[in-house]
Amino acid sequence: MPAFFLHVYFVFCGMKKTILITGASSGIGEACAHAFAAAGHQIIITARRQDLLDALAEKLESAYHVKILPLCFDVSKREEVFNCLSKLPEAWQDIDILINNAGLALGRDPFDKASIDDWDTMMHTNVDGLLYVSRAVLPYMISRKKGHIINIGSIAGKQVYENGNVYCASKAAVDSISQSMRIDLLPHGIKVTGIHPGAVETNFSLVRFKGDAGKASAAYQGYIPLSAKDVADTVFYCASLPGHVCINDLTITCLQQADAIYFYKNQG
Ligand code: NDP
Ligand code: 8X3
Repeated sequence: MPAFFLHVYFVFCGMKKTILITGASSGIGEACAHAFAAAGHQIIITARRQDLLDALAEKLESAYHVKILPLCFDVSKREEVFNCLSKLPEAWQDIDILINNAGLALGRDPFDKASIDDWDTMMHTNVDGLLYVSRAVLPYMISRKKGHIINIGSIAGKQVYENGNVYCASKAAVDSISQSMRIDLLPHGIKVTGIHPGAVETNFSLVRFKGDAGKASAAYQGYIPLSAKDVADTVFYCASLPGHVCINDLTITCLQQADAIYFYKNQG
């Protein structure tokens, strides 16, 4: 159905949802924004880069005729998160789905040589950021006794690999936090899903290797990695199930990746 008619249909049937996506300026978050906007939902897109958010908002609004609210903040800054999210305009407060996606890896060095500043940034972003955003959004969900929190972990949180140390630990924490949220939020009717992708070709490796394009592209050579859209389609599927069904935990890899370490790469 064309986007405009889908939008009118959703508004008419009261099926239009409000989605909040962190890390929507790039990669998996941006692809999630496209997937949910294409289905007629209104979306709060967040990240640190205002210019990218504004450009994405314009693109989504004109392509899908949906409302988009871009909010620029750093998830690792507790005050910024609560300032931005605790006083959302009324039309944006009924958040149905929170996608905690903002995150990064920095460096791939042995434990004894890795940068401690990089460790701090990863833990503050991947762990603290997810905690702050979740706590800031939860009151909106709790007051309506419904909601769905989707946390983007990683296969690196399920199995540690060489020189992955603190990135792996931060994603293991996301896995643990997802499990604990699922228990504690049961009385409030809130679903919690942990999605743990293997290698996805995005800006992730460029960020990890601090702009070294050679190292970044080498990370995806010899196999067909997941695309951001593959993960976004999976997120969308998890979010589209009937109210009483919750996918708790889902690990997704491309065909040529078996676990966090083992890849079957093309020869030559
Ligand atoms: P990208 O680098 O393409 O996107 C990362 C997003 O996170 C950007 O939008 C970035 O926006 C945002 N972000 C980073 N730090 C902050 C911050 N402090 N505050 C707010 N936003 C922030 O990578 P991906 O799309 O691949 O990564 C998305 C998530 O998926 C991450 O959590 C990552 O760990 C996870 N993941 C990625 C995999 C992969 O192979 N690509 C595999 C498994 C999991 P901005 O810079 O504008 O703030
Ligand atoms: C990103 C996937 O394998 O680079 O979380 O850690 S990996």
